[in-house]
Amino acid sequence: MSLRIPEDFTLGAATAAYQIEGAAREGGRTASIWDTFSHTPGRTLDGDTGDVAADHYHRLDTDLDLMAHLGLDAYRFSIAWPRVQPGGHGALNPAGIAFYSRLVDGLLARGIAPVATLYHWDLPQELEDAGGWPQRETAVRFAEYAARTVEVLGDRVAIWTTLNEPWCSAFLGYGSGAHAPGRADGASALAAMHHLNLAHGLAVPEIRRAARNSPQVSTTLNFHVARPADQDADDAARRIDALANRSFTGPILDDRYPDDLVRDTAGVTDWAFVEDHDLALIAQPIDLLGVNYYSTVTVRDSDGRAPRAAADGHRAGAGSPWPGSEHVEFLPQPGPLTDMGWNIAPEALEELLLRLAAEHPGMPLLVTENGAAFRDDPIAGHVLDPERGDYIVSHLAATVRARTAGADVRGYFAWSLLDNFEWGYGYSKRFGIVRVDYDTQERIVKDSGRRYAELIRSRIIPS
Ligand code: IFM
Repeated sequence: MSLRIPEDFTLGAATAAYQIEGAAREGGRTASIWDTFSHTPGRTLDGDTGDVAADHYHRLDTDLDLMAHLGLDAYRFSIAWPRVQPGGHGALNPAGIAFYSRLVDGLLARGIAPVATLYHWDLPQELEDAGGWPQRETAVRFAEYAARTVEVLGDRVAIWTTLNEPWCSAFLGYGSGAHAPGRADGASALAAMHHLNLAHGLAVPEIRRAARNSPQVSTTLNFHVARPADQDADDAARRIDALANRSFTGPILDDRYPDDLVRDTAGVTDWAFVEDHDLALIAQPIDLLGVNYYSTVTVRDSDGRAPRAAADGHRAGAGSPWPGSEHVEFLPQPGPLTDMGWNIAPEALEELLLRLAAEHPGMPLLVTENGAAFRDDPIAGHVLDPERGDYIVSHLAATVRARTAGADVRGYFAWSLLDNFEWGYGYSKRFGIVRVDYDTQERIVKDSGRRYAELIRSRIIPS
């Protein structure tokens, strides 16, 4: 049976600044932790950096026209903190603001709603040098950056998102060290987690105060759907759910850190970083919860077996992204798998959305990222990528089914509009519905992009 996509359901595509913009040293932009990290030998595959990326900074009009060609209802982008506020404090950089202002105006002129994320991992290097996310002051700096940015762009942006996937910032950045800044210390990762939550909580009222068009305010989490490998593995799944998901939904939506999370991590930290009133500051009302979903994980207690490197779906680093639960083993997933090695399980997205709807009644949801990396090559100017197209169609269908079953899901954003810098994997993984030739910067709409455009046009998902 074909599925009808409701008229008021937003269909968009997403990107992030460091992954596409390039122009790393132009227009007054200073270094972020990802510049430093990617320029450190051995940190990214083949030493790839975001210096040029998809050169979006110089190809803004072309890319805006592509979005219009695809018929996107909305475009989710991130603002590079070191581009608009070099160094992470003080006055804004007019050239940086001019770029995002041009982007927002270009979207509106094409009838595309701007959805802006304030932090997609590019912390100004100066703030890392001062201690980074394990330091409380970084949260204060973020709220100031948010306030100043919304003061200038806050008459035109439809949805503001504070943070993208703070789990990655905290636990890959400071726990495993696979992401910038590349530190590997469980206690620092947990302190970073709390200060990211605090940064969100401090920024939300600033955004509401500074905005002049009553935007929706949100945050975006990358939910881990953790399955127990067998009947003895419930505790392993609970631990991963606590560290990956409830460490953020707990304080943001329920005003508290889960007791089991505090218990599981008691050997790593004493939680002294949580000060009086922090939980009240964090639990600000939000209008939307962003949900990023790609795949599932299957876990059990390792019982002393050697842990499998990066079978949790993330690149291995020197440390563990699971402080206090390092003994949890991630089993290889049965196929089909994407080029990231991630399993394809659209039914888990439907289940996740229904679970979130049940656990947080009244909280509107938005699928802010979903997509797949596959190898693809142009043949006579065409890119045939049936796996990516099927992935997007099946996950969009799962999202619409969840909505029909009662979850208040407001939209779906494909990751990603363009092939881009996939963090530690550099340019080796292609997620785009538009191919980027990194030698010429030519863009080719892939077959998946054409299929997505047709879904947007017809609002029918064929059976
Ligand atoms: O490319 C990333 C993005 O930056 C954050 N979410 C997951 C994507 C694919 O790994």
